[in-house]
Amino acid sequence: MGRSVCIQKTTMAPLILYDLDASPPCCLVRIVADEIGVDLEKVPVVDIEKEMGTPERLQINPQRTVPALVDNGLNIAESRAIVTYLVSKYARDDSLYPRDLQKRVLVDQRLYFDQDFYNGILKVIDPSFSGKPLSQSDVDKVNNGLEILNRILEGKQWLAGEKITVADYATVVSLATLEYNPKSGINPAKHANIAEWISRVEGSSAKVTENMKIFRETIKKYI
Ligand SMILES: N[C@@H](CCC(=O)N[C@@H](CS)C(=O)NCC(=O)O)C(=O)O
Repeated sequence: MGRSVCIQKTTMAPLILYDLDASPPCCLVRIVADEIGVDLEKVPVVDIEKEMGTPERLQINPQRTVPALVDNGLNIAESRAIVTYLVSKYARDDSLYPRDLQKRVLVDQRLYFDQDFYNGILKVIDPSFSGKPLSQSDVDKVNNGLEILNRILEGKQWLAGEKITVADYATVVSLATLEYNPKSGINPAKHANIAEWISRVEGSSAKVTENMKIFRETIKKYI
């Protein structure tokens, strides 16, 4: 006698992203999700303080920042943590964030560098929003970061290892963030290695190109 088999269709809960179009860390999450073919249900946020400050959303992200991702009850803040999670869980292969520890740590190293670098970039673009004067020492720190980045890229195609990784996307988005303050005078493209690498990363796929184009257009609308 044959056993009857019950085939149940499992429906996956949608991945929800609290998203702001003008936000660099949100842009990083959009790039990686598109690249690995993960559909995100985007909840657009306009007023971060108000919309992410409700008791319900503070439960999701006590930091009250965007991006914030909800995956089937798992709440994740911090764009770099979100993208490494998405690749580890959903990507077809691990090339954007390798499982091999010796390869992975090189990507992590660049991601931590980028977070620091990005914080410095935020100080340089702040005058565009606050109206405060630009600090020369903040400009110097970003220029120093660019020199480091240029050195890292000497003779290399990508920031970590032999393939493009999430660290390349993160750092390219950080550099595009400088465009929020055209008056800073900082020009990453004056460093040859950086200029070539930006074109390489942004041209690496049609989706990355499109995401960066939309992000730049959004920045222009804000300034
Ligand atoms: N390190 C965080 C930074 C997140 C962040 O500061 N996002 C900004 C928008 S770009 C934000 O939510 N700011 C609101 C606030 O700090 O009050 C990440 O990478 O996700």
